[in-house]
Amino acid sequence: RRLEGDLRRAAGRGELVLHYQPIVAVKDRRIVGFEALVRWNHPTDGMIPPGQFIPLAEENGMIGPIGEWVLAEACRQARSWIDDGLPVVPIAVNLSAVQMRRHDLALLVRRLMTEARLPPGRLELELTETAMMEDAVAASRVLADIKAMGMELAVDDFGTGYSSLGRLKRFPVCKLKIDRSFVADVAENDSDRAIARAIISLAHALELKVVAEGVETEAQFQTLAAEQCDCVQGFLFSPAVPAPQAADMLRKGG
Ligand code: G
Ligand code: G
Ligand code: NA
Ligand code: MN
Repeated sequence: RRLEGDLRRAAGRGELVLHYQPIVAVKDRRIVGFEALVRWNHPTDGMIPPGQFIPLAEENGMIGPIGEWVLAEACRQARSWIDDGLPVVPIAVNLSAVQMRRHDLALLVRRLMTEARLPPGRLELELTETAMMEDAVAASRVLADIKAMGMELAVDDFGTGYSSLGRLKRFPVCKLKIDRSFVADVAENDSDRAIARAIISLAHALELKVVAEGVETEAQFQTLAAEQCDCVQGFLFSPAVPAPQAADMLRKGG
C-alpha cells in the first residue's frame, strides 16, 4: 500500500511527532506524568493516529526504527524540560511486543538515556497485558534488565488480556493501567465498577499503583476516586497535546 512505502521514510524525514497526555493524581489533580503518543504528520494525508500505522509497522518491521525514534525523542523531550527547570515528572513510552522481543532493548534504552543525560526515573515504559503474557519469558528477561536500571514499568490495557496472577506477581512492574473499556460506564454500570474495584484491590495487594485510562467525566472520576484509584488520564483533563502545550500545563499544574 502507498502508506507502507511512505512509512519507511517517515522517521528519517522528521514526519513523526510525539504528543503528550497528562496523567494526574486523584488526590489533588496535579500532573504526575505524561504518556507519549506518537502521530504521523503525513505530507498529504495530515495527522495519522498510531492505531492506523503502528500495526502496519509491527508487520513490516518498521516498528524497530519507529520505536527507537519514539524512545529517543521522549528522552530528548525529558532532557529539554529538565533544562527549562520544569517540575520533575516521568514520560511514559509505549513498547510494542515486537520491540520487547529484541534482546538488546535494555541496552538501547540505556544508551538513549545516557545520550540524553537522563536520570532513570524520568522515563517509564508501558507494555500491554497481552504483549507481556504472550511472550512472558522474553518479557520477564527484558523487563528485569530495565527494572535494574531504575526504570518503572506499567501494564497497559489491563483487564483486556488474560493475566496469570502468579506471573503478574513475578513481573517487575509497578503500575497497572485500567483499560478505558471498563472506565466508559464505570459510573453507571455495577459490573464495570466491580471490575475496576477488583483491579484496584488486586493492584494494591501487590503494592502496585493504578492508573485509569479514558476518564472523560466528573462522575467517572468520582467513582474511581471512591474506589481508591491512584491516578487518571483522559479527556476530562486533557487529550494528548504537542510538547509546548504539555510544558505549559506542567508549569501551571505540575
Ligand atoms: O492515540 P491513539 O488512541 O490512536 O493510540 C492508539 C494506540 O497506539 C494506543 O493503544 C497506544 O498505546 C498506541 N501507541 C501510541 N503511541 C505509540 C508508540 O509510540 N509505540 C507503540 N508501540 N504504540 C503506541
Ligand atoms: O495506550 P493506549 O491504547 O491506552 O492509548 C491511549 C489512547 O486513548 C490514545 O489514542 C488517546 O487518544 C486515547 N484517549 C485518551 N484519553 C481518552 C479519553 O478520555 N477517551 C477516549 N475515548 N480516548 C482517549
Ligand atoms: Na499506553
Ligand atoms: Mn491503554
